Amino acid sequence: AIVAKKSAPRTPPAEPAGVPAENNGAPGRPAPEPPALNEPTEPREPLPPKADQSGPDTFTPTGRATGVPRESVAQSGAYLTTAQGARLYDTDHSLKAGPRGPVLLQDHHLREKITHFDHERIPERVVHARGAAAHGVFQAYGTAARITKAAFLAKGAETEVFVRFSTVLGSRGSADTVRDTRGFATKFYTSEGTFDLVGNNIPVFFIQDAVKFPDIIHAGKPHPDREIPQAQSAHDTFWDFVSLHTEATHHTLWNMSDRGIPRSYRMMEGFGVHTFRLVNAKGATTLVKFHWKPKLGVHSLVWEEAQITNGIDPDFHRRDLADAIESGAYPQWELGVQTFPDTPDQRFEGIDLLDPTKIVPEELAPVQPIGVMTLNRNPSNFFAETEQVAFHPGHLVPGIDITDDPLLAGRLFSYLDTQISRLGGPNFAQIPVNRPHAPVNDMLRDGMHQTAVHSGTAPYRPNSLDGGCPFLAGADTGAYIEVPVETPAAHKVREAPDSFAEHFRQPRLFWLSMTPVEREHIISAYTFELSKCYEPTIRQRVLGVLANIDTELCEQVAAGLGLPAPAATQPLAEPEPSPALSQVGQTWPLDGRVVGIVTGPDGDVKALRALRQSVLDSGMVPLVIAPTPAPLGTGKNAVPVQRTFANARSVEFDALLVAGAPAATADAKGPRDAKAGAKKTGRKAAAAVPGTDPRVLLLVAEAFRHAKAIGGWDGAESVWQEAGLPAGAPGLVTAKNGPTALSEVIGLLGTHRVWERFPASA
Ligand code: HDD
Repeated sequence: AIVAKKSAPRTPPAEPAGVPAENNGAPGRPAPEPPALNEPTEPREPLPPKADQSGPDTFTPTGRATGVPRESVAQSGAYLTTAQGARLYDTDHSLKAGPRGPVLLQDHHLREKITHFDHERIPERVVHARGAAAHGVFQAYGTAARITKAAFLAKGAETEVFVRFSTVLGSRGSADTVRDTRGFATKFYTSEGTFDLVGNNIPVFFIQDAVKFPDIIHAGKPHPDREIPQAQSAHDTFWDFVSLHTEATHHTLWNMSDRGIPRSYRMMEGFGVHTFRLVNAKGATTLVKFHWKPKLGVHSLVWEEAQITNGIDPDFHRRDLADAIESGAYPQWELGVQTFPDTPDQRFEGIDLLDPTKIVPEELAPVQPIGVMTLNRNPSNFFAETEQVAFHPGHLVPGIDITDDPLLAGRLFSYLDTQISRLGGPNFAQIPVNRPHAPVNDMLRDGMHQTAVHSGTAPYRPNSLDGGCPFLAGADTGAYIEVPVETPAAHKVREAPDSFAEHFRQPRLFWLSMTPVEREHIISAYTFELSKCYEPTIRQRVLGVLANIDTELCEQVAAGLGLPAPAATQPLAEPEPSPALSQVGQTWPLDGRVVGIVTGPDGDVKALRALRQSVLDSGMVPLVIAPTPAPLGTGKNAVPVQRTFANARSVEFDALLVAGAPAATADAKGPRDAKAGAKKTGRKAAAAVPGTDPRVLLLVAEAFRHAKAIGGWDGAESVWQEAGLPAGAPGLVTAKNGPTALSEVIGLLGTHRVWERFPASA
């Protein structure tokens, strides 16, 4: 006989218990204590409809509320059901002919559960597969109203946005801190329709014509035979292509600079890359390039730090963005435009504005701020929002139009096309994150995943059956303005303009604009990447390209590779450097910077609590690092521990504060812990060994090597000495107490790193 397993019925409590969701621990407010854990499900009656089912609040490792609205935790309703709403009494056992017998085909629940699981994945993006996103708001200053009629750029206009940052080459599960370009795509849900600004953190591109996009991407992606290496350019096919194809030189140089390894998504510039055409209410046009300027400044990792982070915390950028938003340190960017007269030749100071491998230096055309964007809400479901969001450079609004940049032209085709296979059909605009906030009244009908129930009988124009609706907007209010720009009479050709053939002047401009330490990083990056290529001819060919950028660059990389440096094949240009391209030399706010506080198990808890609070009050994120994750102190005054000596590495922190010299133990646990453990197990406690815990020494030595500010007190000198740090080295603060150390470290953090520690700055 077929007998299904019976489980004891559960009695649902009348009301969900819930954890109060008040304090999100924003800087300046007292940090919340980690809450007691709730049961993950809280049954209640009557069963609410799916969208209203709610669950407990959720918390992060730092004890902060994730901000996920309770009502969006759909699986925590009273009873588990099938997709059709039928209640289930067992989801752990297939229906079988007897406990040891065959599974029966009639088990609908088994088939539904497994079938749905089998189809949980959608194709990852062919490029930019790995990303992180956030919601926010854009506030316009009104300064662009003179040159565009776009309503969202009018003074005081506020527009909701969704931004997705990404790497380009890696798969969905690849690490964040690889050397790569970063995507910076913004969806403005404007009152006149959605405008997507689909940009990167590098203002130029590898190719001048979209027809070559499959070539550069095939070269950059892992080798097709073994599918390695993942998410990086340090391999033969990439360097093969970019050395044969010198229009990629400029973008490649930016990738090899510190821009290729950003410290945070919050600390990156964004660029629209192409030149766009703005149209004002009178129909007058202006050419512009869009820039996002981060309020926190542009900062990068150092290469060794980036590599270690890939292993220690492959989600580093994703976590950083989410944690900062959650803690109330909302990242902000100013949107700005460089403006150029819309002349028939579409050049500015001799620079071809249709060539996406060229910038216009800010010194020639200043970036004029037109609004500010604040990211203030994390997505509540990664798949629904970050994965399913569909950007498209062709999503334009009245007042913003395109130019004839041949790279942009191909993009206008590619983005719509790719969503059809990625999101399974032409109705992806109906997915919640993609829905415009402007009313939609299209005549697009049916198709895969159609969720709208359209009324009316006449989805065509002209019609009389639906009263002639819908009507067309006037030419002055519609999008996709065909500005009557003159198109030169020409023959059909597969050719590029002559100006596109010049590939070295702007890479040289970039190189000459770098400070010595930034140049040193570029030299090391080329040397590292080329040393990973197996084909000697490729290395040699890249050196030939570098010789046409700069002699010193070429010679230094050649020396690092043990190869002779070739001579330039053409005279080197002498462009005016652009100081705006350098990341070094300014002071920036500290919001959301991560300060690690290292303490032993017996530290002064009261002082630690006060120090932690001071870090929060400065708008930064304090993470306490102790021998074990057990809170320090007791009761409501206990200080939570977020990292342990075993799981913390310096790469997670922008600065370290070292309270004393935590002692080492034979089993590398804290001394107190070792004794407590011994009591329970009856084993002999591990004896303390002399000196500071070696894991603390590693933390400190690494932070020092990566030019981070370090402050210590109460015996810090011995830590410095044991870690092999030279006394009196720049940015190594020995203070009388925590507050003094913190204030000195704050002073050092404003410039991001202690640059003097790098040899090139000495
Ligand atoms: Fe692209 C995604 C940025 C050239 C084809 N691109 C994609 C994303 C960004 C960019 C940020 C990720 C969007 C997201 O987060 O979903 N792409 C750029 C920039 C370019 C550029 C700044 C040059 C200025 N792209 C480019 C070309 C083509 C594509 C020339 C094809 C001819 N890009 C795509 C794509 C993707 C994409 C295949 C993959 C996923 C998607 O579009 O939605 O269509």
